[in-house]
Amino acid sequence: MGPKTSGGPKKALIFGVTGQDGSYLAEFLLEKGYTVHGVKRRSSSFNTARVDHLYRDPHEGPTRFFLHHGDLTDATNLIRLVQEIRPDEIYNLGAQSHVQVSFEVPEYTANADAVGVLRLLEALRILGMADTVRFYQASTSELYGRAQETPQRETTPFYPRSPYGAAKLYAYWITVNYREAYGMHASNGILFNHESPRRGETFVTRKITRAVAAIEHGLQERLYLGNLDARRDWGHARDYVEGMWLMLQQDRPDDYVLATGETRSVREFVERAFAIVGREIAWRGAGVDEIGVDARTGQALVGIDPRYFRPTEVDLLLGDPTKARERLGWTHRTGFAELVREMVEADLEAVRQGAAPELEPT
Ligand code: NDP
Ligand code: GDR
Repeated sequence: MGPKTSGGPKKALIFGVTGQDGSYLAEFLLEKGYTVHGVKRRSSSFNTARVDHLYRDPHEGPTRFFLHHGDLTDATNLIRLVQEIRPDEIYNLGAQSHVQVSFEVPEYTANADAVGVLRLLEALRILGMADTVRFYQASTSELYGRAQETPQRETTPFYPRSPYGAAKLYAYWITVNYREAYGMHASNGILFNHESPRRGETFVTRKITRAVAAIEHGLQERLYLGNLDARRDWGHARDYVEGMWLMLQQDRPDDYVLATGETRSVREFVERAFAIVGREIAWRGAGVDEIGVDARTGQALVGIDPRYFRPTEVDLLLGDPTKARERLGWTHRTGFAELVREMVEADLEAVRQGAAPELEPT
């Protein structure tokens, strides 16, 4: 699917290429024969660890992977990048993506996650590229928030529960609007949670799997969490990036839910992750005094820290991926047990290799 009929391989431009999904998507598109341009932010320390394996110094030979400095909060930068690269497909995965952090930096979250999408769409219009570029917007199951029906599908009404969710709501609708107003090939992927060994360390799944590895190696005593009873539909990021690409290969743009169709609690994730290292968790107490102990030794391994509770929580997410299955032929491949195993094993290996076990307090 890579090569175009006229003039060389397809060109993709990825915002958020240094993140979890961006790195899997870049790998996927390079494999398909694309030339991939990724946007990274200026940072005082290295922030390209997830894509370093894809990068080749142009002085050393030909490459199809290029990195550019940029930021969704800088309109002039976006216009120049799109003008210079002239991509066939744009994947907007850039965002302040942490729900709890969005309560602390709500204005920045709105600037990057909501207005950033508008800036990008306007750049395409200003450059006269609205009808030539295909555009993917990273929408989210957080739009459903206090879910109005279960399972959630494309037609389920939205009810966001965080500054992040509210910013993504604007992003969703401005994408729909530019599709309808200017005939753009712009699609929203409404993706339910997807994880991997590359997941950011402060999202709950990775926080758990890193802690299991650190505890197992005697580097940490206890894991502190917030709401253990929140339920999520957890898939693998590697499977989900293929769905993003499939959306842009359709003749007509549209919006699609990508999900596994199964929901699990944070508590179940904890139990499954400790089971990989042969520990069974028994729960004692209730509320903020609840603890998870090793059923064999009695050692307290999991505690509650109220700091991790959110001002407004999303209690239950369960996606219905029927439309994606029927129209895109997409389905998830990695099940819950396999996902947890892959993440725990990767973190055990990282600790063996000497990775620092410290956990951010988020
Ligand atoms: P990550 O947090 O791992 O990656 C986010 C990326 O966006 C990083 O590359 C980050 O750069 C970049 N970024 C942040 N702010 C800006 C900005 N102002 N300008 C340009 N780039 C910016 O997220 P994921 O890979 O997990 O998610 C990708 C996208 O999908 C996000 O938009 C997220 O909101 C959305 N999403 C994620 C889901 C999930 O379960 N993973 C589910 C549904 C939607 P840096 O590395 O410098 O921080
Ligand atoms: P989420 O992911 O908010 O669903 O957003 P996260 O892993 O942060 O939280 C999932 C659930 O776990 C509960 N929880 C904790 N969460 C964190 N981070 N840390 C804790 O200690 C903890 N304890 C319990 C949370 O309350 C929540 O209910 C992710 C992001 O990738 C978004 O960008 C994306 O849009 C959505 O998934 C779909």
